[in-house]
Amino acid sequence: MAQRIVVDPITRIEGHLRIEAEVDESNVIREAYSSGTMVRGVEIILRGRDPREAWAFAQRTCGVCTTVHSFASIRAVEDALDIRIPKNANLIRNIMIAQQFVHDHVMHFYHLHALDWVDIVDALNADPAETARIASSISNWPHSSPGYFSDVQKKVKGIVDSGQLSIFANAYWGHPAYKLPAEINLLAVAHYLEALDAQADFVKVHTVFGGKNPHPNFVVGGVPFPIDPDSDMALNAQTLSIVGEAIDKMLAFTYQVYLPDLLAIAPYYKDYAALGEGVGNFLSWGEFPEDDIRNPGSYLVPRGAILNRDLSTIHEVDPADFGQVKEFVKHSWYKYSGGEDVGLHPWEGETEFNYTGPQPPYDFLPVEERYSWLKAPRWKEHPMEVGPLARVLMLYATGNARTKELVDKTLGLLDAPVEALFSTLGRTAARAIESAVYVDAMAKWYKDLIANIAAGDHDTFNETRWDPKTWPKHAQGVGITEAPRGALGHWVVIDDQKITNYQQVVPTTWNASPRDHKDQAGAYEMSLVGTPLAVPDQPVEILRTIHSFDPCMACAIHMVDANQQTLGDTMVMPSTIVQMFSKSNIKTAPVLTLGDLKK
Ligand code: NFE
Ligand code: MG
Repeated sequence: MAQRIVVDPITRIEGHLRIEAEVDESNVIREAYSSGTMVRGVEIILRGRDPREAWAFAQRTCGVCTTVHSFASIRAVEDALDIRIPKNANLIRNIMIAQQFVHDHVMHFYHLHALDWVDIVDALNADPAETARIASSISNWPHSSPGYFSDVQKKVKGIVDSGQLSIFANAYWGHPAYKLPAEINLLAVAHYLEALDAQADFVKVHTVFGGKNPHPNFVVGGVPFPIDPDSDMALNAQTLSIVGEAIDKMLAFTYQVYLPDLLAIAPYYKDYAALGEGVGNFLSWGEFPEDDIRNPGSYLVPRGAILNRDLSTIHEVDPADFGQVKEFVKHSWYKYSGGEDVGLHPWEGETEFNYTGPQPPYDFLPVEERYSWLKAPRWKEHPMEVGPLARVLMLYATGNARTKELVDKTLGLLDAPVEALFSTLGRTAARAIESAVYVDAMAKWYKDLIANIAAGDHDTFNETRWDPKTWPKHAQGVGITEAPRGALGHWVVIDDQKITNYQQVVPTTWNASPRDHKDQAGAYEMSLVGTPLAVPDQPVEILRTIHSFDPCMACAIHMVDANQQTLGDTMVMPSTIVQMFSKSNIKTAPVLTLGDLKK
């Protein structure tokens, strides 16, 4: 009997995501639906504001990718007002953006995604001496003695014996889909814990360049601090060396822990090299300009689109072209003045809520109608996947040497063809592979920065357009970046020195999008089709593939409901609730609403 499985909320992500999957008699997913279930209002908050302060509001879209919306925002305003930034500022921005990638990917791999593959409880069955032997055979990382892993095991035992699994609660421990030997489970748990500390080291890059993290400081026109080797109040040799040490730690962790762990775990999950493909189309805005954002040809990560898996043709993309990026709302809880079948380019985008869904608790979303707070962005009307896999494909297709080396090594280990990249495993591997490319680049930009400062260039800020009197009466700009989860763009329209429209088209909006005006599914929705579930009421397979995209719903919906009144009943569910429904026998798990939380 066909049935529909609902996973709501998907945990170990940022924000509120609901997946509904139609499963056939053989427990294979035939259709899937992705819904963003909470709405917030940054695009609306920004209207009427000074464009120079937009970054500080846009940044609050999300606390995970804590820099990316600021970069998109200041670049949009710089594009609108035709501002170029100094060389030092470009290098510092590149280092900060790359830091965000590596930090975010390490956190995702160990703290958000690993537990889909690693059975924490089974680590108790491991022989620490054998774990030590495996660890030393794959890496020079120093924490690799039997005593070290034995201590980690004791720590895990303490947690399990306490009966309170805390951060390790609510997973399907013991599920037959977990395939790792106990020794590798123990290795991964040890690195889960080490990765917590590593983040504290990595983040120093942002605390030096941005004053703090999350949410560092920014400025339109450059970076918000002077360089002066003789001053304690400026970026100087001492503060720069903190950045250098952090980059060294990121290099070591990426090459000695993250990549070896990926390669140690992946061979046990080869079936996921043939599962979880999305739409087969990939989009990258590109990132890391050599000198000037206006010159996409100089980017480390190329700008472009790949259609139908065809790596031989990189299509040119232009975020300023009204015919390319459009957002559709036929299946989304928004209203467009021109009707539900039109798509709007972000410069003419509209943000008007139109909730037509059921009041919870309910069984299923009306997926034939509107069912998500996410719009459906499309490139030339194609659904696109964005993110690590899109970027790695772009780097691979254009011959980036480090990418080719690591992709070929991974495929060789799995004895898999290049098509295996279009998969859950490919997406997860891409995140580690691109991290290696970016830490290498960070080390180079750091050297370039020091050399440039040493040569006497201390310039960090272009003030020519700071005075609004120098601005045109009307201006519009687009700021692009690559965020950890994929292509990110902010489009700003400025009239009489104030923002009159602001639209964010965000990585997770692309990937988690609902169906569009042509009923084409988004990447999450497509990626689940064809996946068999071993135990349908413990759908770890759904989590694996959805987590491989690293969802961030706060970014995707990018709004906060200021009054929480009309939306008070739309689904805030603080614990994992997996509801399994058969159409004839509907069980409904208890659902907490915002109203309950306020009591
Ligand atoms: Ni909230 Fe975000 C990233 C952005 S994802 S994490 O990466 O932009 O949609
Ligand atoms: Mg938007």
